[in-house]
Amino acid sequence: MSKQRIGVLVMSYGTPESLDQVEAYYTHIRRGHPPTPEQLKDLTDRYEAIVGGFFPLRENTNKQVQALEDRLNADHPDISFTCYQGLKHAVPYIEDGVEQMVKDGIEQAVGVVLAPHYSTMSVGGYIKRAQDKAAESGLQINFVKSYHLHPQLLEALSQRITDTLTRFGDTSRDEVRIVFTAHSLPEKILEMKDPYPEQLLETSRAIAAQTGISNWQFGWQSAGQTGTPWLGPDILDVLQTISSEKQFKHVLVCPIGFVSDHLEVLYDLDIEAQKTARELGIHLERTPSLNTDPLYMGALSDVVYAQCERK
Ligand code: FEC
Repeated sequence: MSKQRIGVLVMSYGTPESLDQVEAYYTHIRRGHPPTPEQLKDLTDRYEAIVGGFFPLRENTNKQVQALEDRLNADHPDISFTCYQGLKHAVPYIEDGVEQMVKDGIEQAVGVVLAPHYSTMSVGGYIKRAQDKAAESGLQINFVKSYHLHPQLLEALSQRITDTLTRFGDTSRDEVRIVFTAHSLPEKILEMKDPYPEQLLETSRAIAAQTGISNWQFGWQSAGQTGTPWLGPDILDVLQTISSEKQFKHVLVCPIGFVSDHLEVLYDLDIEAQKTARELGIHLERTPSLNTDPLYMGALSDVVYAQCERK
């Protein structure tokens, strides 16, 4: 008897492939509105600052998608899983991934986003695009909405906190302020009772409990400049407050809202937040990104499989 076939649409943000694609990418993020020359220069400069215009998200997403496919097939030898990439702002777009599954004769599929926390504006947006395309093509697809408390995800993040704390040498744990961060979103999501802020706090509390840390807080990062308020406090303001009011000189940032090395981590934290920290005399460290950590792949494999079992 032939094995059951499942297609897995693995969705991620997407990144340009070269500096001359930055404008088209940015225009897509801005829903078809091209950036001003100043905005384009600002973004291009940030990509240039991360090792000379390198786009690590592309390779990292390729590796994560392959690692997940390998993991799913190893965990469930009775099923044949094929992973397809679907990117939000670059090719192959989410719709391309769905189309490819249909072309390959996939009849049953699961969609998952490489971001653990659900917001209508982020994961909800990915799911809507995939669902619309799947409905058009007659493909049956279930979605993983969030996995922010999966034990293997919490274990992977907790291990990173424990390991990175050693970089503070003899400084006692109580003197290191832990700041969990995630991508900010426009404040209007609060009126929509969006689960995103609470899910992020749930992940933070669970990691704090697991690692036995009490000296922590949550901060937002990477807010857009749209002229409307975004969720705060921003990490740069958090560093100011930590330094002036709390008098901490050691900070460990753990970007729980991201799973890969990319611009928002390598620029916004490693360059911009590091600069502010240096000016304030703060020793700042960051936990390494999950990338293809087997614990993270295990968590993804689990939540994808749970959506297959539902049927
Ligand atoms: O490395 C790279 O090339 C891409 C890194 C990258 C990731 C990422 C993740 C998230 N974003 C989220 C929300 C928004 C909203 C806007 C927005 C704008 C940008 C811009 C760049 C960018 N984002 Fe992003 N985001 C990344 C990069 N993001 C570049 C445009 C310039 C700028 O503001 O810096 C505002 C536009 C809009 O209204 O749509 C909102 C969220 C995530 C985390 C979840 C996910 O991965 O999807 C939420 C990685």
